[in-house]
Amino acid sequence: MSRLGEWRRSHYTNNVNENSVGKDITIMGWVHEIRDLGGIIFVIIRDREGKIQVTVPTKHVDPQVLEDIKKLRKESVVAIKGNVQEAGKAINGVEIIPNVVKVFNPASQPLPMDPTDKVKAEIDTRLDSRFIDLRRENITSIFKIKSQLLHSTRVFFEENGFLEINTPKLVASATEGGTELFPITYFEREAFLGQSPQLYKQMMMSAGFDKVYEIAQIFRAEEHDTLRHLNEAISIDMEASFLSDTDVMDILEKLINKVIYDIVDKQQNSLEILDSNLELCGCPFPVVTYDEAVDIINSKGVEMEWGEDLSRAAEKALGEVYDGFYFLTNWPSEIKPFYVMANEKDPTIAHAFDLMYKDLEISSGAMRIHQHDLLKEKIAEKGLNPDSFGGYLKAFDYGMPPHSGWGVGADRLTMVLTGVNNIREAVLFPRDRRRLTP
Ligand code: AMO
Repeated sequence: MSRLGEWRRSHYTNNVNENSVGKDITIMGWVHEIRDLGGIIFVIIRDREGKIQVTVPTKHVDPQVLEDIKKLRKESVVAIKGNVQEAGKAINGVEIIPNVVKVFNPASQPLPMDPTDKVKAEIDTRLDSRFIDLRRENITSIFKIKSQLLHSTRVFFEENGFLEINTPKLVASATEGGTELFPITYFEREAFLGQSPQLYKQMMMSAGFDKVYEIAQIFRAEEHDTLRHLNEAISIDMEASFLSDTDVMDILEKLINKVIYDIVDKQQNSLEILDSNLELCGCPFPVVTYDEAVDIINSKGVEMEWGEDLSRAAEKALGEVYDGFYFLTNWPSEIKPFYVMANEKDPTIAHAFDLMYKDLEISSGAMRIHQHDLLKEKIAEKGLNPDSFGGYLKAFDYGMPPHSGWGVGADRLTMVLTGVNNIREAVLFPRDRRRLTP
């Protein structure tokens, strides 16, 4: 027996349709709208899956029901038991004539923001009352798509023989460059929030796990305030032994295509609500070398020297030419992290790639150095202290296979899949330079 007594939901609102006509059902949700026309009162109830009309002919219902209905306030949480009737003009062509109304939790008035979308609010106001903002169907849709992305990713990795791992987020050293770390106090020592599972996923190759993946938070002390950076993001990371950079690029391309296929297949309703025209192409992603990219960028009037990282203007110039996903390969070794393997013939070029979508970087990956002494040398060359990488370096001295991997920004990929242009829209409770609450 539930602690809610006889109250048990029989249907989500979207499951009430012509097949339910004549049935007694129980729905639970939020009071979305109340329209009192005197002889008849319409109450729209909303749940995660949609809305339904409750119709109260004031002269023909139980006086207790009428009294309860009259006391309802917008956004209160209620349960309604009633009989389903046909109603041509209502949502799904049906309405509920209530027999019993229960208020679980009345909402105070006025509301901090309008959840019906009639009054438009700025993103900061919305994020301040995010729990209400998230009640809106277009906002919920973003997270249904993100949930599908994460689910499909797990299914993909499981089907392809990967083991899911969990690595520490309280760490002793930087991996992606020293300036973007959040220092924390770890008892009497200095520690940091993890920027990437990079070192740990590589150590799992030495552990013989062969193919691993992790979906977890990464922390970046990025100073800049942009539409595509957050200080806490979700990274989908993978690492695999005995594979090269081109092999893991294939895996990444297959994953992205599966995710899009599943979203188009299973989240059509959310895509429609978001007015997104996400389509499965299923085609190979173009591969553009860094050299070619530099030429394209310069030809677009954006100055860029060989060896520089892409500026925002450079990304935009490339995004004008490539209208979807594409790989950027053959990066200069100089601007890639210490763990990236250089080309044997020309060490100025790295076996590293990015996956881009138009002007947005979605993923970085590479073949890694698996030789202990070379790795130690590269750590020192980047101005880092090899001694603080002791535990990591040790794993390279006792049997480390060649290996490759990548990390995908899940929030950025969600932007692409949903068509939102601010990364904050793709995160429940975003953390940026100015925001630490709610
Ligand atoms: P990188 O630093 O490029 O690579 O990060 C991988 C991907 O994570 C996303 N990302 C971010 N998203 C939002 N806000 C941020 N501040 C942010 N920083 C990164 C991006 C990016 O492409 N260890 C390597 C991966 C690897 O080689 O396996 C790494 O972390 O989408």
